Amino acid sequence: MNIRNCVPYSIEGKKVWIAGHLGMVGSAIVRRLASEGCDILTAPRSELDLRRQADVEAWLADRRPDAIFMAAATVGGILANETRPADFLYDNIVIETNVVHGAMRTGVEKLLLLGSSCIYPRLAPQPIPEAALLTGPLEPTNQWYAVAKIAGIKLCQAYRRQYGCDFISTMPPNLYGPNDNFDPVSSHVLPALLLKAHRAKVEGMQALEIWGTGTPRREFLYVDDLADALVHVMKTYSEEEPLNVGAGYDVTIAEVAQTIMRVVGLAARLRFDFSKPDGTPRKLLDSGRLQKMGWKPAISLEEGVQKLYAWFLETARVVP
Ligand code: GFB
Repeated sequence: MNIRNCVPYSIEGKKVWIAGHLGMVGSAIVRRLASEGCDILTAPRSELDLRRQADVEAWLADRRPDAIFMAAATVGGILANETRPADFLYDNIVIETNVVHGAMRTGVEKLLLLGSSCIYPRLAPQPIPEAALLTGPLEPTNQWYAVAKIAGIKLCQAYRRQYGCDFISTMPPNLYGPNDNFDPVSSHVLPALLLKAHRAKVEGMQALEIWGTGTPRREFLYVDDLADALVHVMKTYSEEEPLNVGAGYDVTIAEVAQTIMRVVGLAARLRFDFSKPDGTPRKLLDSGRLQKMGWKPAISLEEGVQKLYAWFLETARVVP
């Protein structure tokens, strides 16, 4: 079946729904779309629970978006993934299913779904090409989230094939930025270490605790870079294959801790908590296809951490 809308796809003057607009990714997309001349639609959770299919379909039928950025998800760091497997699997499968199916039913022109680099096999070749999907076993700590996100990719592909919907999916690496979750237990590594480093500085502590061995490598992308890439992809990409959207380089967890300490102004040693999991040893995306489409990131890790710390000091209520 022919895809209704091919590239280039214009969002100017269109009704664009950002599902998950209060989260770190969704709020960055809202910021980025401010200059695009589109009509931004949002639905707070109090108005619309995306896990309720009838409610999602009624909302879509009423608001009739032309395009959707599907950034709504139940997310968390390595420990949250391990301790809440049912939430990560159920919430994400149901949310994706409801939004994708509802978008097809109401004739949405284009939908961009957010996945994650954890969909790839634990021991995938590095950097990881999109073709590595489903070629090996997943990392056990985040298999539940990964399976749900793989289902999201497959939903987009299936609705493309059967109904001709222009639904695409993108795979970002570890993200960080404003409006992230800073809870030291359930958050991802970067906000967790930023909060811990800030507290250690305020309390004059001599050590910063990091989980695991500090040797795993991670690729970090500042969320405003991601939002810029997603708008570019929405306009210029229309293929069945998922698209990697990465920064192009990775660092060890010990290195990101050192960067955070430098930005925060904390002089301390690293103390390793070996009882906590390392997770996958490495997940660096091969973003060569995106680069060929003319996009590259603008914010380095050091700059991004500086921007985030400035935001944290100004905004976060968790500061002791
Ligand atoms: O960001 P993170 O929680 O998740 O942890 P993943 C990355 C690495 O940082 C792991 C180490 O090796 C952690 O052991 N780490 C060190 C810490 N100190 C800390 C700390 O204080 N807090 C946390 N959270 N980690 C996630 C997946 O995997 O990646 C998600 O679980 C998602 O599903 C996301 O895919 C992108 O990078 O291991």
